[in-house]
Amino acid sequence: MVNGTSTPSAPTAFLGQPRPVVAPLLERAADLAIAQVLDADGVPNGNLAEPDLSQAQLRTMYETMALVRVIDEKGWQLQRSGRLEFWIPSRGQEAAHVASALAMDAADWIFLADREPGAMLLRGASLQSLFAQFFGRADEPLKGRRLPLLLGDRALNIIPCMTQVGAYLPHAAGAAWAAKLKGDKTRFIVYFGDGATSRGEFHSAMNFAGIHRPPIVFFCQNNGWAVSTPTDRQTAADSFAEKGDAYKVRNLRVDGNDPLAVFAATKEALACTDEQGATLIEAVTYRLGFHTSSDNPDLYRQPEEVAAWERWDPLPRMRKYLQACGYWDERAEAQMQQRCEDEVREAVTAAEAMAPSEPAAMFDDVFAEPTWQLREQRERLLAELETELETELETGA
Ligand SMILES: Cc1ncc(C[n+]2csc(CCOP(=O)(O)OP(=O)(O)O)c2C)c(N)n1
Repeated sequence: MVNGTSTPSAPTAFLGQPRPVVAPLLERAADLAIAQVLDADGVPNGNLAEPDLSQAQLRTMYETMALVRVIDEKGWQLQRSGRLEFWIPSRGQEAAHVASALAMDAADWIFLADREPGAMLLRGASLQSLFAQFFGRADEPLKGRRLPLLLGDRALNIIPCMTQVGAYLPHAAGAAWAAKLKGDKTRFIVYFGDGATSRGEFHSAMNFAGIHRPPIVFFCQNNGWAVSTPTDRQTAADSFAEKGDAYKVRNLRVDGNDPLAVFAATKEALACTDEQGATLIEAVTYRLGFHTSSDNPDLYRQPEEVAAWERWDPLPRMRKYLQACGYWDERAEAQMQQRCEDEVREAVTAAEAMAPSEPAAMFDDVFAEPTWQLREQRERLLAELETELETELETGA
């Protein structure tokens, strides 16, 4: 097993009837109106024009995607060796979130889901601060109070997600509407998965967006599965994008493993926020890894399906494109890999050495002024912890 991906092996205890293997939709991108710049080998295929990006921007795009992969591999190892309590893999989804976040301005607001560490990096979060969040350290922007990968930092205009699938979509639409009412030029993006489109909050947010036209990009990462629920059990519609039609929300499908197509689609969606308000983007991608470290996809999907998607892995695709442009070579690749691994190792060491979160911090920031109930609960918790500590000291337990 590599970083939460299954290696083809003898079938394990499959739960129920194995589902038929679905070929990657990206193989039929033109027929399915999935906007695409690059073919599987990173060669422009004429479907969508290459966006106007400098060599430096293209390299940033690729290097951020590569760093996200190294972070993911390290996080997985840390979880499997008992040093991290939980992990949510992002393997395979690097292009979707890195390229779309790169299309935003620093002043724009981002509502994250839980597979987008690259968005934090692009906004300037240090690796140490990311690992401090993963380890739940006291001295990180959110005081170590939630699951690893539910990232955020108000100072970077990044809002962490709620673990209830899709629950934050109306908040994102409302925040964008508030910005519009105030006359701000800020735009918004909200990430979510295909599973969230079955929640009422998705439909409330879409309906609201169709009427009030807030400046927001609804960015659905359709990664094929919502834990063990495949696309054909999630919707009878031909696509997730077309759900926007019912609400008169502009919508499109893009190859989510093609960073150039994702960048172009997001830029365009942002450019029309003034006139058209929201756009729903369905980024067609694939979760190559486990749903989380508590999952075992061998119980519900077949290794052949994963292997077919490996061919559309966004990293080699982008690397081949950069090489063909003359912007990258094997030496640059080896140096970058080494740099990423060194930086991640140092960040892990530094973050692990930081103080753990304070249990009473869970009561902070709930209200501007804590209610009497919260104050009382906080005091009770502190008293209980004190008693526990005294007992431990007395009994030497
Ligand atoms: C309201 C709610 N129901 C169920 C869950 C359990 N759960 C956590 S993630 C998940 C699937 C989410 O799938 P999707 O939205 O496609 O995003 P992905 O995890 O694939 O990125 C579920 C069902 C939850 N967190 N919230």
